[in-house]
Amino acid sequence: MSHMEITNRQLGWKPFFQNQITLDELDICFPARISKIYRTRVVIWSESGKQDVDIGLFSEIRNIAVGDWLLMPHNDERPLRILERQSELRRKAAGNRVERQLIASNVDTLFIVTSCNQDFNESRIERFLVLAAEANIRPVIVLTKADLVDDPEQFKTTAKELYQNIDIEYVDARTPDSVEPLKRWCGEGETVVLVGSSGVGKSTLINSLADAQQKTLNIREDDDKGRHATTSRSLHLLKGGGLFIDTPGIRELQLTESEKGIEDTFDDVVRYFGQCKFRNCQHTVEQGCAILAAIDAKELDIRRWHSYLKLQEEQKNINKTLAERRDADHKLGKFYKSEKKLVKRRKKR
Ligand SMILES: Nc1nc2c(ncn2[C@@H]2O[C@H](COP(=O)(O)OP(=O)(O)OP(=O)(O)O)[C@@H](O)[C@H]2O)c(=O)[nH]1
Ligand SMILES: [Mg+2]
Repeated sequence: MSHMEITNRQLGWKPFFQNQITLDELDICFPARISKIYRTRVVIWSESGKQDVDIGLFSEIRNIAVGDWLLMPHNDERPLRILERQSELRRKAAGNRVERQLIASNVDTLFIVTSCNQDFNESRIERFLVLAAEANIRPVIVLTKADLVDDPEQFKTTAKELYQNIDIEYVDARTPDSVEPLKRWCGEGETVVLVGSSGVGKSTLINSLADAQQKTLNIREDDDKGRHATTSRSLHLLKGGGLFIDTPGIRELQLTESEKGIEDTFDDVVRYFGQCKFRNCQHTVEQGCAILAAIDAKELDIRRWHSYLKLQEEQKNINKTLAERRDADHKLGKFYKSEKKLVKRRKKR
């Protein structure tokens, strides 16, 4: 265990968590935040510093995420329990599986990082916005590599037109001065997650913010350069306040159940629903369709409409797969039950 002065508050401790523990528990336990997860080992931070513990026998081991608060007994490496989360960022696991994957927990702000030059992509940003809305986390769009384009202000203007009411900043992620405006979201105990494609500058940003605020713990990973530089999620603490969760690049974010996130992110689309002439309007060729009229009148961007439809379609497929899975599990459960009965009956004979 290394010794340094850290307070729970700096680690993101809030009344929401405090209210979950009893005085008796406080006698035998202390709260600790997960900073990094290996197979069965986790790095945790608490007021006593940084600690590497083996939680292999912890029953909820498959359900933990970077950013989680654990209740740790003073005399045991096995956590008592995970504290209820204030927020959860979830995505669909890669490939054809429908499993959900926890990206991080107890997050205040999501930095959606995209570079001004090659990476800027509207529908990719929209997916991240849905992710944030679903989790009730404040999104901030960070445009990196502003130094590589002639007119970074123009990128900001374009982004502003697309996403009103969302904070947007452009930076040269390599220089502490340039990332200064981002400090608004990095106050003491505030947790920020950075997401975006590989190579856009997420780790670089964290390093610059750390330099700007004097780094305390080991901020610099030895693998912070090149393609897919970052290979796992990890929490970083800056002395001047602020916690950052760095994530490996995501090429295309696949959402899990996100109906609410989609409705919130596409309020410019959903506001037309219920205004069509026919209640069962399919918004394709019908007369008196409010959506088509809005598109014609250039009140609604057709790209937004298509983007909305695409995400809705994905949701339908995910829900269908999940329902089928539950159905199959149910049938399998019934099968096992009847098999057990059969075996018992046979034994009785
Ligand atoms: N010119 C310029 N280069 C940048 C900027 N931000 C990052 N870079 C460079 O881009 C490369 C990739 O940056 P990283 O910070 O490793 O990117 P990342 O998003 O963490 O990538 P992954 O870890 O693979 O997801 C590095 O060589 C950085 O120096 C920027 O604002 N301007
Ligand atoms: Mg990185």
